[in-house]
Amino acid sequence: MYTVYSKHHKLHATDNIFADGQRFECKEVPARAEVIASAIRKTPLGPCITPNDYGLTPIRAVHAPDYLAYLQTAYHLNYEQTGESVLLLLTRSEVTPQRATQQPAVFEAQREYYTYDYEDPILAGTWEAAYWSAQCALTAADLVQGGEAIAYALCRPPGHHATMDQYGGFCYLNNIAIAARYLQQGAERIAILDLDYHHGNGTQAIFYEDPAVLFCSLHADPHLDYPFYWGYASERGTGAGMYTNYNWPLPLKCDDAHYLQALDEALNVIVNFNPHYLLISLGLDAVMGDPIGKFNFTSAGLSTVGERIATLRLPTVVVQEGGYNLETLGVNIVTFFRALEQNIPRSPRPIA
Ligand code: Q9C
Ligand code: ZN
Repeated sequence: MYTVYSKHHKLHATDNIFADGQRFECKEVPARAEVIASAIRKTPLGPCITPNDYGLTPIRAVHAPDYLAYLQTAYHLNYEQTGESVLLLLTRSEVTPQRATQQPAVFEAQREYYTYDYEDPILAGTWEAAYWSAQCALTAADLVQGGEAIAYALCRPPGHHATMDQYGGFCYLNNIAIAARYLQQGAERIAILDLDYHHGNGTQAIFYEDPAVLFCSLHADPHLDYPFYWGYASERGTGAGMYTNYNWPLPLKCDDAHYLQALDEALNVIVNFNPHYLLISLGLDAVMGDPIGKFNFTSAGLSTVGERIATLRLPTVVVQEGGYNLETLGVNIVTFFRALEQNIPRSPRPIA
């Protein structure tokens, strides 16, 4: 397997943020990608490569032009107006719970228009980091399209909470959605399995009307944890995409048996969909001991997840999402890929 990593992620320098003269602690830090990359490099899991540059076209296939323009300019506009070296909304009252129908011309109002969340910093290097994170996902997709069985995009910042035109949950560009749209050019059906502790609301929204992309997500019950407003089992898709969206909300302290039961149901749905490619949003915050996630799902359980996904024998793109325990990220990522990489022959299916 190939791992795709770009050092550009460090430009999203979230480990030393001062806003309003106070230190702002963010758990989505550069060290996350560094400990994962170092664990991969120490293990014979195949080469670690840098991404190709596919430009903005495949990103524009997912995100609205005005949103992309905003992400590229927001830091500078904010700096001009406030002199602050971070754009950060810090209270819920600053964000609109319902998407506003009007697009305001004034920058101060746009700050709230383009996010549904708070606590997500936009720094001087956020756009560049997000851009290269998306290029990592595209490169991994390209490798699998070219016949690789497995490719891993070590994306940072993560992507699955970003919608067509709003950021949130540490996510700015939806890396897995960008990879899926790219692969759709040569494949009729694509399945996305989201294993992050949090519901992948951005990915769900992007493909909600698309019958060709199946979205399955296992996550903490949104009644009890972020992102709160999305991820319920009743969300099944809409229009032509009706019944191609599946959510498995799980209880806090969810154990291996419960998690694996939900996984088996999701894998069954995926097999019936008969996709050409499988894309996985891998969030290690689902594993016990995470400072944000609250499951009792173990590393042994994660290994079983890898084994069971391997039995599908599908060409697979794995995209890094969350996971915040710097002590265990490395060993858990290696555990997952060792299980996924078992000697199961795979080949891309003919385009049907
Ligand atoms: N003060 C991903 O895992 N809320 N995003 C955290 C901690 C936001 C997680 C609350 C969680 C977003 C990709
Ligand atoms: Zn998460």
